[in-house]
Amino acid sequence: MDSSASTEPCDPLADPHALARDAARVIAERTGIGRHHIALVLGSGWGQAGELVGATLASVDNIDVPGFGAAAVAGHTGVIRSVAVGDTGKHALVYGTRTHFYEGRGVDAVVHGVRTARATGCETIVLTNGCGGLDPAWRPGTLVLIRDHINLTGATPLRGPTFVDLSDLYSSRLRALAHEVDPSLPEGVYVQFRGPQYETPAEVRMARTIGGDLVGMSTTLEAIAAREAGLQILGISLVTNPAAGISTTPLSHDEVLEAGRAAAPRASALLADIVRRIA
Ligand code: 8IG
Repeated sequence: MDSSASTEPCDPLADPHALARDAARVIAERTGIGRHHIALVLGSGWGQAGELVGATLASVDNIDVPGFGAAAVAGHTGVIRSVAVGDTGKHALVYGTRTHFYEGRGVDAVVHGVRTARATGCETIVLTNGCGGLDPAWRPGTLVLIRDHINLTGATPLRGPTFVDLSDLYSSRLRALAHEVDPSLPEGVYVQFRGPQYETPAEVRMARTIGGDLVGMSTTLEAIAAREAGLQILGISLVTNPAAGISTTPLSHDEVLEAGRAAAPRASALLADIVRRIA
């Protein structure tokens, strides 16, 4: 076997936690910020939402940090920023993009940002995404707090007999805090499909039948890894489109980007306010 095979994502001998510690060391060196307190993962439609959190102190290109790939999705930026959270003295680690399971780089690549966040000192992570909505009343641009999830990827970031408890995975304390900022925020159960194709209408009906409110292609594997790492988790979805079969129009990525642009001011303000309260 060729020795370069040891860096393949599915090599059981590779240690993803060691790679995350490496990445955290490089982030500290390149940003000059020795410790971060809260991590933000900006999903589809959330690109500008980090701006109001505070001043960007430093940024690093993903490709310069061990284990991070370049951005694979249009509208995402492959940059990691270190942001001052208002005047709290705390630092946010802001990921402008994420690795999706459908990219085929393996689950460890998907959750690498989460593990790296923990290794930089973060105690809380805010996972955001753009997704399809199952409730027809949730127009494009609706923000929804994730109350719980259903992981339909068939994958897990955990290895071996690691029996992690997922009760209250999306912290009820942090959801209550978000509700202090905006009491009108609805909550929902996020269903992760593998993607990259959107669902069929029948799959959307199934998601509804099993208790889902939102359908998407991210977040659940990251939340599991975050819980394993001991992070507090807040999940916020931006409904960018009605899920397939909920409305009569076909889904398009342009629609997703447009809904994101339209909802950006509200999403940004909400995120900034929440992050300051957490910090
Ligand atoms: I943005 O309708 C976005 N991401 N699976 N289904 C799935 N992922 C999505 C959708 C959607 N919209």
